[in-house]
Amino acid sequence: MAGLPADLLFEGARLATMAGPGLGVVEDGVLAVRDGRIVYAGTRDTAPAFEAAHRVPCDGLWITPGLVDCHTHLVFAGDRSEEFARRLAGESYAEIARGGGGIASTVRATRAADEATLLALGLKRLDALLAEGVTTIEVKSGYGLDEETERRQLRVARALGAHRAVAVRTTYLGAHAVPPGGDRAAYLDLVCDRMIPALAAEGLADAVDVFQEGIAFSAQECTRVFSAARAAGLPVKSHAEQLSDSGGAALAARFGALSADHLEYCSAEGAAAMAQAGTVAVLLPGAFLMLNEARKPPIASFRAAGVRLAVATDLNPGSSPIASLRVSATLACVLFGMTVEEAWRGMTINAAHALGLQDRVGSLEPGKRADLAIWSVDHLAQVVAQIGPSPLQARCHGGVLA
Ligand code: DI6
Ligand code: FE
Repeated sequence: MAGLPADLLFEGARLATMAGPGLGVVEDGVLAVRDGRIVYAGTRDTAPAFEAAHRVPCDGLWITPGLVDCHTHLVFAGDRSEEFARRLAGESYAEIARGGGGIASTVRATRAADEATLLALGLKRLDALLAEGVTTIEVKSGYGLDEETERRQLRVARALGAHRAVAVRTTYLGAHAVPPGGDRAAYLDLVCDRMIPALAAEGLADAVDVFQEGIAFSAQECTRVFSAARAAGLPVKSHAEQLSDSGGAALAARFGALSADHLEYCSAEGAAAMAQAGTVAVLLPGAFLMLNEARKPPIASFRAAGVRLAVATDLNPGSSPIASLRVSATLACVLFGMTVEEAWRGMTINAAHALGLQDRVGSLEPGKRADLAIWSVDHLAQVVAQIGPSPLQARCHGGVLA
């Protein structure tokens, strides 16, 4: 009897499906792909017979869901390494920002860069992520802070997905900073009344983000941005409680945010509100490391409240110039006390939740896109326990193996 048709059949692999709680480990697993989707992922014993166009003997290699980097700012121009040196000499991140450096510095460089330049810069950073098994990324705008440059950043972000085998979600972060020399109230009008409805209509943004912080936007201002996003039918996210507790997590939760990110200063009430709303806690240990912060996100409160934990790079030129999701996971374990299992779920299924993509990616389950990372390791802990050469053997996006 002929078997079920498959385009690709991985045999003799060890799977970490991330389906259900834990890693969902399957020893001696089989994974079948047809038309870009997973049609079977499970034990060999229980697998139906497949008639496969290509069989891939895995000989004990590990297959995990392709990694999801759910928080990046990777489309930008310019370099801020000199700020790194200034911080080492004693200036704080907030002082540098108030003095016209920080985000404003990247805004100047990004405005001056044309689309081709931004694309080339973005591809270089993206390639570093792909080399470690990433198959989905989120990219935020927020380094233009004017209509033209914000759109250019979002168009370039979309274009990344046409140039590489990766899925891209775009997020409009107009409320990142008040543009240099700009008027605060007029800028918020532009963001809320013009940009958000227009970007939603143009399909250029999949979500809206804010930077709620003393050096950025207040709770009241973020409320207005969130209201405009919801009115335009876009889900929201928040850079919340990174440098102080301004109630950003609870506010984001009130708007049903997909995620609240950073959260070093998040209160127990904030964690409870996130749990209730299903808002994912996205931890960004790269920013914590590079800013040499002391206050850690309240992981124990998140666990106790049942908040999903994700990990992302926050890849940006200032606070987190780190183009490695794997190193970010390592840091989340060492600096924040996440377990290896939490780090893995945080780079896969929970990161998918943070983008609202949990029905499409993030786990090895029938019906999901065949986004896979194939690892030459003995144990999955090796992927996060070592900083250095990537143990990735191959990557598969939408059923295309590379
Ligand atoms: N993400 C951000 O958008 C800000 N901090 C963070 O973690 C600012 C990034 C920057 O310094 O450019
Ligand atoms: Fe960020």
